[in-house]
Amino acid sequence: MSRVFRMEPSPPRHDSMEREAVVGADRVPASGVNGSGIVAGYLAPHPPHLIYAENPPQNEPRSTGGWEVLRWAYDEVRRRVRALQPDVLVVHAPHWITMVGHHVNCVPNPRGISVEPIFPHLFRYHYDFRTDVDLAEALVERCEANGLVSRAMREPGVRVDYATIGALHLVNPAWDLPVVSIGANNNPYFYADAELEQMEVLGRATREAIEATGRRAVLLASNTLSHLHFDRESDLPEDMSQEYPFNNHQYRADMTLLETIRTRPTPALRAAIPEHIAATESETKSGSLTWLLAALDWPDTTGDVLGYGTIIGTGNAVVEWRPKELARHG
Ligand code: 2XP
Ligand code: FE2
Repeated sequence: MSRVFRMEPSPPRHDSMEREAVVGADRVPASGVNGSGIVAGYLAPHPPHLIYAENPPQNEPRSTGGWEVLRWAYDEVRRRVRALQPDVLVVHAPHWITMVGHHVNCVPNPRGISVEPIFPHLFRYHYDFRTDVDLAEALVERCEANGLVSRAMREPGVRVDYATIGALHLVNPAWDLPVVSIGANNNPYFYADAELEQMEVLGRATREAIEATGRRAVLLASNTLSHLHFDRESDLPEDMSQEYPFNNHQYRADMTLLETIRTRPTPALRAAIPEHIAATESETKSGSLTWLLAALDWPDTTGDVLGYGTIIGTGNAVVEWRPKELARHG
């Protein structure tokens, strides 16, 4: 076993990534004009191991696989998102940390290399994607109109964090959809209690911006559940004989939350999410999941749990929610 906290140099590499246009015919209707609105939301955890295990050309390290069940869940998400034919993916991620206010990436074409600081030997990913600038700017405007401190990030040199890149790759490895990326105003990491109230407002502002621009949007909450992880890893990081929950308490708390997600309409999660955070130091403390459900307006539907698995001990679930009018079984 070796320590996971280490830094390695990352030689530059410049792969070109292909993009193709998505043609929007025969789309599932949504509530808004011409099928616009939020058509689905996913809890989309980003641990770098999942991308490392897949060996996409954009990521420098090579693996022999691993974490297959979670990756199969993402295969299903990819199929569903293709079928939904959204105009845009909107992602809220916990590792673009801002101390003051809610920031929205308004750079038209972010490009660069994203590195996971704890696991640089697993994730050095070359990204190159398009931002839906009109929607991003509209979101900043709606944040301000709703009384949130907010900022348009227009500096092309800012490196996009691995939680944003991870969720976007896992949901859409072709990168053929525009993106709106929202940072985490991470006051919650500095206080004892989670402060999720602002995420209600951020969710409402997101819904309003999507409606105002007539977009058909899929939302991604880039969060792990129970978040304690081992500080050692195997010489072969993808050795699945070494992959198991950090402890039984963390696992049971994740199962309690997932049972609520599977069996109860989302308003039950207003209480269940903070309880789960208190029990596990869940990464949902950064607010992504609350933002997602608030943007969906806390629909009277259950979540569709597509997969669960541990990653270096943390608990990760891939879950879909649909708005009420598009519910599969809500
Ligand atoms: O993304 C994080 O928060 C990590 N520490 C990466 C590792 C496993 C997360 O679940
Ligand atoms: Fe994370």
